[in-house]
Amino acid sequence: MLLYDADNPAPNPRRVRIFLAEKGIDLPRTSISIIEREQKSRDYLAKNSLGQVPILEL
Ligand SMILES: N[C@@H](CCC(=O)N[C@@H](CS)C(=O)NCC(=O)O)C(=O)O
Repeated sequence: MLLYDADNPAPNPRRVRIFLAEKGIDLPRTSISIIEREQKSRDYLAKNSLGQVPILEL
């Protein structure tokens, strides 16, 4: 599993980080830069056509 995360202040990835911390779950993560629009790159859109974070790749 790989969590595609984004730094603060993005609230939706933060909500997932809070949930994982509360459950004591440690996942491998990679950070997507919303400011640099990495969520709209071709590679990322192939994973999530909505072009948003977070996503969990299984
Ligand atoms: N329904 C999605 C919404 C995800 C979402 O809106 N993510 C925002 C960051 S908090 C995002 O990717 N914004 C960048 C964009 O839409 O280009 C969820 O709850 O995970």
